[in-house]
Formats: sequence, C-alpha cells, structure tokens
Amino acid sequence: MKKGIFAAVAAVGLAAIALTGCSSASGTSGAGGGAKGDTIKVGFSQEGAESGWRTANTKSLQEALSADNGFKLTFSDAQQKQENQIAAIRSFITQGVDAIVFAPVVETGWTDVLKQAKQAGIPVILEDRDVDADDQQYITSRVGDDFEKEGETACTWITDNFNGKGANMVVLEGTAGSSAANDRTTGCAKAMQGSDINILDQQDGNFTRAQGKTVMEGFLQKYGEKINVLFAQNDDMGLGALDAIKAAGLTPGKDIQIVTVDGTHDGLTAVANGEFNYVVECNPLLGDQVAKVVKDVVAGTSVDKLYLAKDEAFDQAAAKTALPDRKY
Ligand code: GZL
Repeated sequence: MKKGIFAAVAAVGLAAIALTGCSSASGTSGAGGGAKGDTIKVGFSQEGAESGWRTANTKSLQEALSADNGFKLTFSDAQQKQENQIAAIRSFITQGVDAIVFAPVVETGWTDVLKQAKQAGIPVILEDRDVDADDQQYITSRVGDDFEKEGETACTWITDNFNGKGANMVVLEGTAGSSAANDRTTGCAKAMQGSDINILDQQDGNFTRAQGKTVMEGFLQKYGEKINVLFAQNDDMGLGALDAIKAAGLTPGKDIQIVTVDGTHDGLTAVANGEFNYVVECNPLLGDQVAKVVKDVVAGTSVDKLYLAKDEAFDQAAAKTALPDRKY
C-alpha cells in the first residue's frame, strides 16, 4: 500500500469526532508492560474470514503486529459471530493485554464489554468496521475506510449510466447491522436521490460468495430479465452472483451490469474481463497504520479518532492497468 495514503480525521466533519476530538491516550495499559521498548501485547479480534477482502485484511494486520515489529499478538477469528468477539475481548482483558484491536462484525451490542476494557485501563482501537455512536466514547481510535463514500461512488456510476432509462436495480447487501453495509446503503441512497432507477429488491448476502449466489438466484427467479443492474456491496457477493446470472442464461456485464465494492484481485479481474462494470476500492491493507496507532497509544502519545484510507475506483481500463501490481 502506498505510504501516506491515510487521512487523519481529528476534528473535521463527523459530529462524533467533533464532540470527542483527538483522544489523548492515558498512557496506561493493561497489566502488561507497554513501557517504551517493551514488547506490546495486543489482542486482535477479527470478525471472520468470509471474503477475499477479509483474508487480505487479516494478513495485513498479522504482518504489522508481528514479533519483529515489537508485538506479541493474540489473534481470534470470530467466524462472523458477535458472541465470539465478545468472548475473545473478555479473554484479552483477563490476559491483561496492552491494547485491544477489533473489527466489529456489527455496530451495536458492545457497550458492556467495552466498559470492561475501559475499567481495566486497556485501550481499544477499531480496525475496518465501526461501532455505533453511543459506544464511540469507549474507542481510542479507528483505522478504516469511508464506507458511505464507497456506496455513493458506486451508485453515482449507476445513476450516470442508467438514469432516465426506467432501469431496474437489485442490491446484494453486506452483513445486516454491519457499519460497512449500513453506510454503503446510506451512500448509495444519496447518489440515487432524484433518479428514476427502480430498486426492485435488496437483501443481505452476508458478504459471502455462497450467499451472494443464493440471493441472486432468488432475484432472478422473481424478476428475471427485468433486472438491468446489480449493486453488490462487496466483490465476493458479486462473484457469487455471476454463477447465478450465467446459470440463468444471461450475460453478466451486459444483460445485467454489475457494480461492486472492495477491489480485490478477483473483483478487478472480473472488471477486466467485462463481467463486472465498475469496482470501488475499499483498501484492506490497514495493518501498518493500526500498528502505529497502537504504539503511539501505549507510549501515551496523542492519536486521532479516525484514520481513513484513500480508496480508488476502477472501470475496465483502470482494472487492466492496476492488476499486474495488485497487492491483494
Ligand atoms: C469493509 C469490510 C467488508 C468488505 C467485505 O471494510 O468490513 O467486510 O467490504 C468484508 O468484503 O467481508
């Protein structure tokens, strides 16, 4: 990932950030050391392993939070279950880690366990997804992507190409209750305001290929060739939908145009070969920024509330150019 492609957002825009501004770490950490030069003990609760994006994100975090970089990492994969993440965070608190990093599978339901971390003096840094506004008070910082902007960019392409044609659209939404799905839906709605594009249906495909295919099969049974465009909130659901579209005897990228979010290698390959029409990036390579925030927090250095990675977007020409050097 190119250096310096993170924008630190300390006081701009979002009310939640304006209210809390920069968070100056207390410098205290759990029972562990965390003093300058000591190995930093980090508990990382990853929400799952559901998509190509997630695989790349986990790899990035594990490479950055490595022993060579001064960390002792305890990793937990929650298999997309909130109860598993809560159990893992509780375990990190009991272990007395110096910092907790987690990618919350959904936005709500974290208050009790986040309060426990705060009472234990253990800073919590979010990576990737977000928690709801009420629980942001327990979060020291978040490193992630601007999901609302991604949704707006994706659906602006759709309105640019389909507005005024009486087009019909279906949506494969990401995991219900996740900030990635919620915000992409919000962003898309902003872009679609005033357009005549008809959203026939939108259903949760849980960010996986298998569920993307199953939900798309249902859409095709119900609406068939009425569908002109599919917005899939991640590449993997879009890739699953390709199988359903082809099985229905239709040509993806032509009979049904497809826009997705993530920008994984498989997603960009689908754009390059004409099966997808447009992909908006959601950069998963967050590890280096997360590691820097953890080190600063443990050292008692002030950090920003939010670090947003910059995302690009790819049509067929851009995808063909980007593919050879793609890191994920
Ligand atoms: C977005 C991330 C989403 C991806 C999906 O930052 O939370 O979860 O878009 C992944 O591929 O499953």
